[in-house]
Amino acid sequence: MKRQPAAEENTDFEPIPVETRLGNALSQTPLLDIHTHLYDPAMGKMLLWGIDDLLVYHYLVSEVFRYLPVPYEDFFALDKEQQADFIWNELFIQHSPISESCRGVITTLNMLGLDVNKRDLKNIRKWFSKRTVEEHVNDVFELGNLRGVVMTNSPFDREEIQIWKRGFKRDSRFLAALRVDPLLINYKDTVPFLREQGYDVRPELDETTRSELRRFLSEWADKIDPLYLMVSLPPEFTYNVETSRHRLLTKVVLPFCRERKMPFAMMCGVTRAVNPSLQLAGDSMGRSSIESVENLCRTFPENKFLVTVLSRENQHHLCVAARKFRNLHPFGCWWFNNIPTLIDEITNLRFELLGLSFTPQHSDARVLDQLVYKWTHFKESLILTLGEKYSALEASGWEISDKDIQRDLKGLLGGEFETFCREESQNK
Ligand code: FIX
Ligand code: ZN
Repeated sequence: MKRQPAAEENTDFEPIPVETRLGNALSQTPLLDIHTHLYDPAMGKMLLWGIDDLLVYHYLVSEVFRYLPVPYEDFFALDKEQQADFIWNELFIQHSPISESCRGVITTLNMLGLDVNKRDLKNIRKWFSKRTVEEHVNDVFELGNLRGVVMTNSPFDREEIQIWKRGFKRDSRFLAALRVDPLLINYKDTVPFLREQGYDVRPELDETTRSELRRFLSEWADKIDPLYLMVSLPPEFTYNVETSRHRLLTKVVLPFCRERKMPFAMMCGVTRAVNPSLQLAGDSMGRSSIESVENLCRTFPENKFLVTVLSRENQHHLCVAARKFRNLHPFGCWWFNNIPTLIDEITNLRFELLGLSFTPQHSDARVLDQLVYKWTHFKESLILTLGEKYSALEASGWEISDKDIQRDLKGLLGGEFETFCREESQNK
């Protein structure tokens, strides 16, 4: 029998647009959030959640001072609920909440099932007051379709140290990452703290000090079982200078990561406290040296580097660097990049230069509920960016099956990261 032309075969049914298929596949792909500031619920009040924590998020604190003519110290002298009242009134009632962080609160409340149109903060508080942390964690994980989140665990935080030392039954959805900023940013001032914790270290990096610092990292890694070691770095960080940071990096941190086969995560480009009066909201950013990232990747081929950058201007170079070094895994649209305009741009850059070999997003959530909006908004963007790439391929004659979509999403939403963590660096 004569074969009918394909177009006629399909007269009864319209092909499902690739964006729709992508949306369906997304809702069936549980994701791993590779960097947050959330904590295992067993760590008690370290895990922030609920409406007041949502409202006093430092992203919103910076925004409220655009309108609020009160001195910073007067605002910070208020208790959490009073600060939240101010923010609600100024950013949600007196103005339309169109910024990304404001819209995030609305998306979150709406998806949790609250009627945001009532604009009734009292009622919202009442709703949250009836919830338990356990049910809230479960609901948020379900709404965000999350299978796990990576915490940021600091062995320099006294409250956190106590909790780990006491011990607790871990929730397997909350994975650890070992954060060592004080060690690499401010080593000399950290020496007394480390000595107090029982490590025989000195400001000079003599042999005993180096081995004691390795012992410090080892003991913490044994205790918390981190996926990676991490630091945030100022824009002026460069690899090629003879500083104590350089020696710490090359003689302590990188050998430790190699020994444990653990990636070293560098979050590049943060300038802390440009406006100290704003407290946690007072950090800014600058352009980093991707040349230094390249130098590190080349000089330490047996180390694996997870890198995110805060400056938009660094994003293109970071993609090019990742094309040169397979021991470099770019991740996330960090902080000021976590806005739809830049997520679209950065994700497109990465697709076009790296295919699918990176992790496009992490949430950086500080409040449990933020997982809902940060991932929902990111997925809106992913449907557009990846959908466009698939459509372009189909226009070139390459059909994308649902299986292809599922495989690609699995990689983007945690799978590529896990493979990178597992693999021996093959850059040797
Ligand atoms: O250094 C970091 O991990 C940053 O993400 C935070 O310090 C920052 O305050 C933040 O919350 C960004 O989203
Ligand atoms: Zn962070």
